[in-house]
Amino acid sequence: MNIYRVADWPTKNAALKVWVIEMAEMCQPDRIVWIDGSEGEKDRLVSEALGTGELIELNQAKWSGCYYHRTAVNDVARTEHLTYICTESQEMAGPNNNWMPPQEGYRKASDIFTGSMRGRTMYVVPFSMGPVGSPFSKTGIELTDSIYVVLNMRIMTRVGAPVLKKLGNSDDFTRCLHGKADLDENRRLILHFPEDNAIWSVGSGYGGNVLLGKKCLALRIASFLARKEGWFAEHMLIMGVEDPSGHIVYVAAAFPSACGKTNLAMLIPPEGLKHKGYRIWTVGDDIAWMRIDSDGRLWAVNPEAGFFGVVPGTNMTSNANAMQTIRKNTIFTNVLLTPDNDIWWEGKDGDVPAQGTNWAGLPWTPGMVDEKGNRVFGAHPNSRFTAPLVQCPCISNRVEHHHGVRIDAIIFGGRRARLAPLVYESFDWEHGVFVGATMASERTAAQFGKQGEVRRDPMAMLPFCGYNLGMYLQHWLDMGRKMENPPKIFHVNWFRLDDDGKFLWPGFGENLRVLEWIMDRCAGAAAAQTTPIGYVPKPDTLDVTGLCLPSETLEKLLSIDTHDWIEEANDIEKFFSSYGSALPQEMIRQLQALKERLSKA
Ligand code: GTP
Ligand code: SPV
Ligand code: MN
Repeated sequence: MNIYRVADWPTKNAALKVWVIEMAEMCQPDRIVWIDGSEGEKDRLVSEALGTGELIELNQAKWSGCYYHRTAVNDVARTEHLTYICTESQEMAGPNNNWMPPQEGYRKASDIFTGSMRGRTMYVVPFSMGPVGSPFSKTGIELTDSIYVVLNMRIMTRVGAPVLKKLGNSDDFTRCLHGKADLDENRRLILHFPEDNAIWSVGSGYGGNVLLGKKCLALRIASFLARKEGWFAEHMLIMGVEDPSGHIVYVAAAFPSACGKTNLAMLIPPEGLKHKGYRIWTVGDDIAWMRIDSDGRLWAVNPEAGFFGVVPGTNMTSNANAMQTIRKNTIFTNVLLTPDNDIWWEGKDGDVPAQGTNWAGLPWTPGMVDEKGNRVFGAHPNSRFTAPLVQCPCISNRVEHHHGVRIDAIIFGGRRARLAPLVYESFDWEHGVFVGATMASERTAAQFGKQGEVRRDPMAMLPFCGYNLGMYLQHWLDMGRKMENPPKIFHVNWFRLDDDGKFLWPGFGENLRVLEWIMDRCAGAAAAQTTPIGYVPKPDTLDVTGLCLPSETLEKLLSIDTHDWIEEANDIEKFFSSYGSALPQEMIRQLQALKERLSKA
């Protein structure tokens, strides 16, 4: 271990040193570098990555401090089929997770890790999810042989010296090991060991698989800990809506991946509502950690320090705040690169470049099709930007606040071409948990899979819940009972289609009109009609000033088709049955109650 100069390491933490040495003995890197989070360190890392081609410098006049990275073509999205929860019992992992016994997981992954860092550097990245020192926060240490991962972690989390200082001699940290190995899909595993507070990820270089603070720690491991410790780790944006009097209501919203969290979190009030003077404050766009505070209410922090957002479709109309956020100090992954080191993506403002090198590293020209006649994308549909939270023009001044923000409403939502109305409110907490548990997103003709096919995605956590979803729903019910004043729970659907397959609702900034109704409901103001599925706005309680939305369209958006809902209830029953005895009885009761209300409608 002398070659690793252990005596020079910036910590006295024995548990930490022993673990780093153990992992280094397995992976056998040539050297070990501890990340301190300084600016000088960033410059050194960037210049090294430019030298190896891991990063490409973008045109600095246009994109100051921005860099480009391409992942391997077989490595452009989270790989759910290679993602495992390794708990002692399979029952604990539940039918929602792939499962492997911990011993098997460690053995399979160590076969791939062994010697995989020869000739490489192992970086030690101390990071905090949540503000350093906040009662919400958790410390992780990620070991990785990828500079790209280090640079991303420096944006997405709080890293370096302050984290090590806060950790002190404690062994309460998540042990995160990542190695690229040979980036071979057949030797790729994303393993979680919740009972050991550990994550091993090998053979990938893509975001959600390798930025281990994000989905792996802040959702899968954290959800497991949250159940034990009595809090929530959720796939939710957090935003504040400020009314003209200066009062801010904070809401948390769970939508499945690529269903509009980043867009809603950065919403810009539409023309028609400008006169009301609302302002939006972004707290987070992907993950919320929530605790019951001494006031008996639910409080939330965003454990992340950056955005890892979908690039395609981002423009000045759809999300001007995101466009501002990504103008500098941003890493772009898998978009189109032009010969003058500019970048482009589908749905970007301005002219389409005449040529470029696309996400797959191949020459690209506009309108290109492959042998099968399919369109060749410039940017991969899941290409991403990594940018610091603080660069968002509407970032909340409470992102660094140790107690976070008080949540008054929780919103669930999915992509549903039919069925779900624009918005409805649950009758109470238990019913709200049922609404979240039965959430679903429908595939459209534009996506692979059967059109109209529904995938149930409870609370948008199906790929992220680190244990049995049945037990997770019980945890939601238990938490509700502990709160004196639990948030109200709503469901939204921006994606209802008309008979020609066009969106009935304009969406994006106009979604503020729905948030306004939600806020009014929280204040006990707006009127609603009681339906079998919950409270739905009376059409005249939604402010549609300046929208030119025909009243029949609004009626359609708010309509409940009893026949369709009876079918839905039957489908929910099938889904519930796959969870067996782990499913709380309360969910069955809620389903029966829904069926009864529908039969009387
Ligand atoms: P992850 O980062 O994968 O968790 O995704 P996300 O939930 O943050 O999704 P994002 O905000 O990046 O939006 C994904 C897609 O939804 C984009 O293509 C948007 O154009 C589209 N979208 C967002 N909001 C709306 C809306 O209100 N209406 C419609 N029709 N589309 C929307
Ligand atoms: C998601 O897929 O929900 C994301 C991107 O936010 S990733 O970090 O890759 O999981
Ligand atoms: Mn996400």
